[in-house]
Amino acid sequence: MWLIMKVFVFHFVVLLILFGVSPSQAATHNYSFVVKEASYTRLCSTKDILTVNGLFPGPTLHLRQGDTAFVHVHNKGKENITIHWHGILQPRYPWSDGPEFITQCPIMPGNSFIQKVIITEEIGTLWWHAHSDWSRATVHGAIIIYPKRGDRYPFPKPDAEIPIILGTNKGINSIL
Ligand SMILES: *[C@@H]1O[C@H](CO)[C@@H](O)[C@H](O)[C@H]1NC(C)=O
Ligand SMILES: *[C@@H]1O[C@H](CO)[C@@H](O)[C@H](O)[C@H]1NC(C)=O
Ligand SMILES: [Cu+2]
Repeated sequence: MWLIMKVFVFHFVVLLILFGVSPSQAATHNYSFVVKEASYTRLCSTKDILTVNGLFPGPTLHLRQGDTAFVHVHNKGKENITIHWHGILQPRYPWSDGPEFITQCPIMPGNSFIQKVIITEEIGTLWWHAHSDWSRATVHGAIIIYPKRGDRYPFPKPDAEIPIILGTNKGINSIL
């Protein structure tokens, strides 16, 4: 009994040291991206556009420096797709960076793929977008990377932050 107690206490202390004391631990985040058509109205005109989770722009990733995100992409659209993490270095792990036929095969309609996104030194607001042809016009969203927990912003901490995503002509044309 005492032995079990001792082992238990020892484990507890080890856990405390591993997870409690280290100030800037990296976190893992899981996101689900369901690529599918959804109807969208802009300037009185309604169209079916390709979206992630029915949203346009798509969902925002909120991460910290050092974190890893697993984005589970489910392609419920009609065409092949991959998602590219624009501006993320993906050191020694290009295998889910997005460019189709370069570092990964496209995700076919009806298939799923887990894209691993590794945040190392990036900080600030970047974006993700589909990397296949026209699909990037509507399949995109923001990646917001905060400093490590306990670190300061490299500028005065903002009172509020509002992501603004600007589309291109191509994007606007394909919506209208
Ligand atoms: C997140 O996704 C990874 C990769 O598929 C998996 O190993 C892990 O169990 C998932 N975590 C949660 C909490 O779902
Ligand atoms: C779609 O993806 C599959 C496998 O990833 C590939 O074999 C096929 O050539 C792709 N189709 C097009 C039109 O790119
Ligand atoms: Cu890009």
